Amino acid sequence: MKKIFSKEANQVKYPFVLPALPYSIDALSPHMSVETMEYHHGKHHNAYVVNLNKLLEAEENKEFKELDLEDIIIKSFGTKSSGKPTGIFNNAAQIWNHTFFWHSMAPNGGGEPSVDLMQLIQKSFGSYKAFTEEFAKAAVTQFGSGWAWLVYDNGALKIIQTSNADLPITSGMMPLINCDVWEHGYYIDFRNRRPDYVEVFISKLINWEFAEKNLQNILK
Ligand code: MN3
Repeated sequence: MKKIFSKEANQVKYPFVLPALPYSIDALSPHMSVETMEYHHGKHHNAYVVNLNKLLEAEENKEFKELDLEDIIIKSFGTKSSGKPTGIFNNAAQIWNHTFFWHSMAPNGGGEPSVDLMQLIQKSFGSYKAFTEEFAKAAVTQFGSGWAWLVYDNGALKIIQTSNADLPITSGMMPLINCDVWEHGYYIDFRNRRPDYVEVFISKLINWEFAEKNLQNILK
């Protein structure tokens, strides 16, 4: 499987460390407050790092200890469906998801993608507006905790939802952008108003340069 994200994510091998945000902690304010970033990055994301390291210290999990993050995710995904403990998958995937999420946003984000990506969006969804509506719908209707994704799959872009820690790379789809719709991601700034959070994500935060870079890597 092609790895598109290992380097930026500082996701080399055990012991994992919390990757720094790709901008200052107040850079997304007022759309995403410093308090949200302190909790979401400093506590939630960090907890996944601490938990994964703890799990990898156990003798019974030594088969995972030498792997990089994406290989841990792929290997542990197999044990997930067999009903074995899912802690390694959940924590490893959530580290990956969150690092990808920080890069999926930028100060002065939003706006429209460049010509090439715009053409692919128009080809895949009909129009940019249709893309924003479909993405918002996926993010808002994901029941409970999870993620909305813009992915590249078989020559076209698609929008998908995943539950909890699940992510598209285990199905061979390549993500361009994700949006965290776990309640911890928006409750401080938006309370229960997930649709408002998603609207701000799309119009003010989405990092099209990151999406374009991911697409270039995928098509290489
Ligand atoms: Mn989160």
